[in-house]
Amino acid sequence: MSAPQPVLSGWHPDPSVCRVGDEYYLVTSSFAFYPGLPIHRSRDLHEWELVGHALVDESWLPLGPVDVSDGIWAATIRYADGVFYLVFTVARGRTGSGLYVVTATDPAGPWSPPRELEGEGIDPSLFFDDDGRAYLTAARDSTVADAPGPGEIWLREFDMNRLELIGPTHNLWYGALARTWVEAPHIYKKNGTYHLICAEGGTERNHAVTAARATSVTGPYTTDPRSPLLSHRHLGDTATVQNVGHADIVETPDGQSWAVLLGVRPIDGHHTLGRETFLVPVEWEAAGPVFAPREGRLTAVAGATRPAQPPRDWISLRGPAPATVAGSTVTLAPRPTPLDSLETPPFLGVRQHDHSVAFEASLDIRPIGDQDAGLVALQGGNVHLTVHVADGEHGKVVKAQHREGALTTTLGEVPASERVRLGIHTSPHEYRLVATVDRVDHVLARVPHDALSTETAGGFVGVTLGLFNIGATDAAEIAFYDTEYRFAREGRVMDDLPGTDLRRSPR
Ligand code: 6LW
Repeated sequence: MSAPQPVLSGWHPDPSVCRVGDEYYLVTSSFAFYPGLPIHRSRDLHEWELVGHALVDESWLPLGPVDVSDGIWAATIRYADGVFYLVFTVARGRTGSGLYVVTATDPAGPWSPPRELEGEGIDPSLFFDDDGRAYLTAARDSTVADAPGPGEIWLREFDMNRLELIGPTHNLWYGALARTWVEAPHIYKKNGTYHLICAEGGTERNHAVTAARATSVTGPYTTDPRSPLLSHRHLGDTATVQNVGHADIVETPDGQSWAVLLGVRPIDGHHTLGRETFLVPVEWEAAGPVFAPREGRLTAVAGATRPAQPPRDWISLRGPAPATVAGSTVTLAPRPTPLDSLETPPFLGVRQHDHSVAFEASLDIRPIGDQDAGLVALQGGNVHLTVHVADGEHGKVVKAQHREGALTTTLGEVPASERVRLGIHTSPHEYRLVATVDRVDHVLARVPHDALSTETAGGFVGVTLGLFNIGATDAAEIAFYDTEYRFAREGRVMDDLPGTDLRRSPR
């Protein structure tokens, strides 16, 4: 049997989905990347099209100096009476530092500016009951002595008109598994019973879907003894998809149920693409939802079998990059801000969405002064590979470098010619940093894939392939020509990306 494939490949974790008519809308986490909260639309749950971002221009929330894996976490998308609601957390130092809500009548935007909600923790979710009342749930550190677990799911009523939490806080549940943190709550009502679905075990190998149920929305909730309802924790190191959890259930117009959830595709124990969005069938029984009925795990039949779609959005860090995109030419103004800074570096990238892709661009050496300009495979701010033009002992050179923590290692170097073509070529086990100089191809470095894995680097994102131009503010703008992002053996796809002026600053 072939391996399950993600429906949204490349880092797209913490998926949440809702249906309006015969269209589904899905949101995933964006962390410190701009624009924030990508929204995808689908008619069949398999093929997703990017329709916009919730946090862009005026609605962008200035994040300040956050780590790449902090920022905007785990939104939930819901719809009621003509309005789409998104609730999400801003994380700092890997913990929630504010819950927010935004609304829109069109999920493509514009979305309202974020409004802060009075509550703590992460992974907020909304539940609209059939009596017209709405509730917000989220996960926080346990607030009661001798709690059965370190995490606590709480609930408060949500005033949909004033976009405020009202009334008392109810502590709902501490999880089904011993001493693990419970998170990612979503409530569904079936035949008068409230089912609370959560994630436990952490977002790594022990990730799992667990559940509790109640006859009143405010509880008391009792653990669904079938928990965990879904996990790949028991499948061993050779399972092609691991870390599955953080599920959200949606019903099709003809009454079938599916869940979107996150999973990773490790190669020899290391995954580089981040946590991706998968699909799994769900059947409701009297006890609650059955995930992957009769299989008990993600399968190719249950997941999408279509080829992964290349990314459709350019992203930058913590705000708009000083960049313009016109077809396959990307122009980046210089900034003295390095890639590991907690500000907005002169960087524009796309998520790596497949193990075997090629990212390439050409640049002229002439305008390059005292600056570093080139390509980067960025895992975290201080874990990345670059192939870029820099000063050498006897003029400009193309350099391949590996940055890990405080250490920068030069892996290869070749004198530059007037125009160079730089490339990052990936395969399941390797990142190759390549350059074409005077029509001669050079492989400057071959780096094992685990150098850029989440297992090595930590954090919550996968690799983003991008362009950068780091130099004093009066250094030259650099044009990256014929920028291409493609499957390793296919034609160019970069022209498909929309021409964007990312220089517009948020107000
Ligand atoms: C997300 C939470 C999680 O909010 O990671 O470990 C956070 N689990 O559910 C960021 O993706």
